[in-house]
Amino acid sequence: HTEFRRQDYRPPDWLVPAIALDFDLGIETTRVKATLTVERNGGHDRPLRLDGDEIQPLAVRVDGQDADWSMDGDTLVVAVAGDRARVETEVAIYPASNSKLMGLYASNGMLCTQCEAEGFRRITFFPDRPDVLSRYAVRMTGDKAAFPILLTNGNPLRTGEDGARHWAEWEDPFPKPSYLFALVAGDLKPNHDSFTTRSGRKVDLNIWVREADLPRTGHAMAALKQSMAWDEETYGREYDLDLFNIVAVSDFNMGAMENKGLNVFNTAYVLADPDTATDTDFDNIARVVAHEYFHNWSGNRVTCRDWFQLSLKEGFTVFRDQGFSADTGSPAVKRIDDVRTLRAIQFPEDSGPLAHSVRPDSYVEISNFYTATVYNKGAELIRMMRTILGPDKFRAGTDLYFDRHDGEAATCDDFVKALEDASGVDLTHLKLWYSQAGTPKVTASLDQDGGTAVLKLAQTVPPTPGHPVKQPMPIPLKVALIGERSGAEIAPERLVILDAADDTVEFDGLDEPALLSINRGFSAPVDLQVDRRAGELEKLAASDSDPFARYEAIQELMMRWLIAAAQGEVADIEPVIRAVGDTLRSNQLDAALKAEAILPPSEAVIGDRMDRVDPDAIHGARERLRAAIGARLSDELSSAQREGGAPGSDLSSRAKGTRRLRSIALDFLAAADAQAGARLAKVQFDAADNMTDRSGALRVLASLDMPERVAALEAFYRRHADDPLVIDKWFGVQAMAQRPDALDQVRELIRHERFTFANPNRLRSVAGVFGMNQWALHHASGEGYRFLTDLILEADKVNPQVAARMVPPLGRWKRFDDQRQALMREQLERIVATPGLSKDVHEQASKSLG
Ligand code: B3K
Ligand code: ZN
Repeated sequence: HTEFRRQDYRPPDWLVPAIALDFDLGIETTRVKATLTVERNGGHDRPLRLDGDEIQPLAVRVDGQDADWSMDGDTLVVAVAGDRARVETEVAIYPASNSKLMGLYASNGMLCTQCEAEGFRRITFFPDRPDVLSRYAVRMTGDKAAFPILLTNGNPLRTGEDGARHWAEWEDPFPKPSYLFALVAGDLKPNHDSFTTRSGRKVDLNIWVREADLPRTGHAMAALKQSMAWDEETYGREYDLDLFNIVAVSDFNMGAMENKGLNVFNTAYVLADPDTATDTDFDNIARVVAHEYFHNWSGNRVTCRDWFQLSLKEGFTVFRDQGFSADTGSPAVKRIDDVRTLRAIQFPEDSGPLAHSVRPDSYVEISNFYTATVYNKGAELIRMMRTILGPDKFRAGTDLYFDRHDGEAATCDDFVKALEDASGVDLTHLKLWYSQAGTPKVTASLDQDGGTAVLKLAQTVPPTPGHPVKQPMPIPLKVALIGERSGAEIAPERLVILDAADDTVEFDGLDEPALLSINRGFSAPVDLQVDRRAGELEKLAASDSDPFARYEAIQELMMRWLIAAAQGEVADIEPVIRAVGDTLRSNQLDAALKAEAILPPSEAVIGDRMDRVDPDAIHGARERLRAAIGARLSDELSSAQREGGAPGSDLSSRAKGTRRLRSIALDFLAAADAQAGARLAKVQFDAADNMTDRSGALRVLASLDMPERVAALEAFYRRHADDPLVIDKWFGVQAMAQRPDALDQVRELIRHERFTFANPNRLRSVAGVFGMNQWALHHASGEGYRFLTDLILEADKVNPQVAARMVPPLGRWKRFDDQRQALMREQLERIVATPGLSKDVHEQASKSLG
C-alpha cells in the first residue's frame, strides 16, 4: 500500500472551478453524469488525473468530443490539449451494495452520502483532494414515491415533475472541496424552524428524519439555534446561506458530517427524549450539533490544504465545541469530562505503536487518522495558545485567520501565523506540539524554607515510533499555592511556562507551609507527577480553590491506593474514605462535581499508570475500593441515591447532576453488598421515568450475579425493542459488564437476532465496547483477543473503516506480561496475514505489531 507523506505536497496540476452533477437516482443503481470545468494550474504538460474508487467510466468527453483516456489503477487519465476544457464523464454506482458507507449508499430505503475524506471518488471521477475548490450545480432526478425529498448543498433553484418521477436543481454559491459534497434522497419529514442572524438574515432550519422520529428532534433543534447564536457572540461568525439542513441516518460510520448547508448525522446524535436518551446523550447531541455547525467556518469557509492539516479544522472545532458546552453547562464538569476522554483514549494512543503527531507526517489510509490525537490533543494545543495569548488576543487572532483565509485551503502554519500576527506573540516554539508526538512527562516538587518556596520542574518527551529523540516543549502550567493551615490561596494563580528540560520558579512572602496546586484546569496535556508529602493530597482535595485541581487531588488519592493495591502492597484507605466522604457531605460542591470527583479511575486508566498492566489485579483492586467506599459511606451514598431522583423531563444541570451522582452511588452500594444493591437497583430501574436512571441501574445489575439482572435485561429489551438506538445500549451494557463470564455473554450477543455487522452503531455497541472492557478482553486464556480478532476480520469484509477502529486495543500488547504479549501479537499477526485485508485494517494491525 502507498504511504503518503506530508513533505511530498504539491499544488494540484488542474483546478476545477465549476462542476455540474446530474444524478439519476435509484437504490440499486444510480447514474451520475459530471461536467467539470478544468483549468491547467501552472506551466506543465501533465494530463488530467481524476480519482476514482470502484467506479468505471461509461463515457468520457472533452469539449463535447470523445476523449483520449486511460485508467491508471483507479485513476482516470485524460489527455487535455488546451489550458481550459469541459470534461464530461458518466458512471453507474450501486448504493444498495455499498456496505462501506462511503460515497453514495442506501440506508433504510433512503439514499445518502459520506464523502470525507475520500468518498467523493466513489461517486464520480474528480481530483478528490481538499485544495481543489469548486462551485457545484446539482440536478437530482428520482422516483417521487421513494424519494419525495431531494436535498443537496446550498440553495434549491428549480423543481419539476415527470410522471412518477420528479427532479430538483440546486446550486451552492460557496466554492468547496469535494469532501463537503452531500446528497440525500428519501421519505423524510422536517422539524422546521428558523434563526435570524445578527445582521438580520432569516435562515430556514430543518432537521429531516423519518416521520415517527419527529417528536425526538426538539433538543437537536434547540442546540442548533444556541450554536448559531454562540458562534456570533464568541467568534463573530455568522451563518452564510438562507438554508441549513440536518438529516439523520441510522447507518453512519461516525457521529456526523459537516457538509456545506447539509449536515448528515448519525441518528444517535439527533434523536432524544427523556425516555430513550440519557443525560449524557442529550449533552452529546448538543456537542455534536454545535461541532458540525461550527465547521461552517472552521472547516468549510476555511478548509484544509491537505489531510495532514486535518487538525486545523478538527482540533480547532473540538476546541470551539468545548467552549460551547462549557458556556451552556458547567465549565468545571465539562473540563473534567474532556480530560477524562483525553486520558482514556488519547494518552494510550500517544504512548503506543499508533502514536502520531497532531499534524501527522505520513499515512496509508487517511481514515485511520481521525484520531483522539488529531481531534482532542489538537484541541488542547489550541487551548494552550489561548492560555498563552489570553482571550482577547486569541480572538483577534481567530478573526484575522478567518478573514485572511476565507475561501482558501489553509495549513496549521497559516493558523499559527494569524495568531502571531494579531497578537505580536511568537509561537514558534509552541509549534513543536504539532510535530512531536508523545505525552510529555513532567515532574514537579516544591521545597519550602520559611517564607520562600522553590518549585522545581522538569520534562521529558518520550520517544514514539520513528522519533527516538525529542526536544523539550513549552508547557503552560497554571500554578497556585494553597496554605496548609488556612486552606486559602497564599500565592495567587500564575502562568508558568516550562520551556526547557528543567526550570525553577520562586515564591516569596509565604506565611505558612504551602501546598502545590499545579496544572490547574489541566492547562497542559501532560503526564504530571508531583512529589508530595503524606497528607498533602487529602488537604488539597478538601481545599483547592480550582475545582478541576480538587477533582484531580481526589482522583490521585484513589489512584495511589489503587496502584499500591494492584501491586499487592498494603496501603492506607482511610484518606480515600475521608476525601470521598467529605466530598459527598460538602455543601459547596454541586452534585455533578461530586459525581465526577468520587468516580474511581477506570481500569484502563489505572493500567495506563502502571509499568506492567495486570488486568486481574487492577480489577480486584478497583472492586475492593468500590466495596470499601460503599460499605463505609453507605449513609451518604444511600441518601444521594434516594434523593437523586428528578423528573425525567427536568434537564437542568442540577437535575442531571443529581441523576449522575445517584447511579454512581448505586454502583458503590452494590459493590459493598450485591444482594441489597441488586434490590435497590431493581427499584430504581422499575421506577425510572427516564433513560438515565434506567440505564444507570441496568449497568449496575449487568455486572451482578443476581436474579434481578436477567429480569431487568429482559424488561429493558421488551420495552425498547422497536428503538434501535436503545437496543444499542442494551448490547453495550452487556459488552461492558464486569463478570467472569463476560466473554460467553458477548459471544451470545453476536448470535443475537438483532446483531449485525452492517450497522456501525450496532457493531460498535458490541465490538467497540468489548475492546474497552479491559478485564474481559485481557482474560489470561487469550480468548478475548481471539474473539475480538474474529470480529475485526468479519467486520473488515463489510466496512473496513469501522473495522480498523477496533484494532487499537490489541496494540497495547507491550504493556502486558510476556504471555499476554505473545497472545496479542499472535492475533495481530493473524490479522496481517489474512488475504484480501483492507488497507485500513492492514495499516492499523501492522503498525500495532511495532
Ligand atoms: N469531519 C467529520 C469526520 C469525517 C470522518 C471521515 N472518516 C466529522 C467531524 O469531525 O465533524
Ligand atoms: Zn469535526
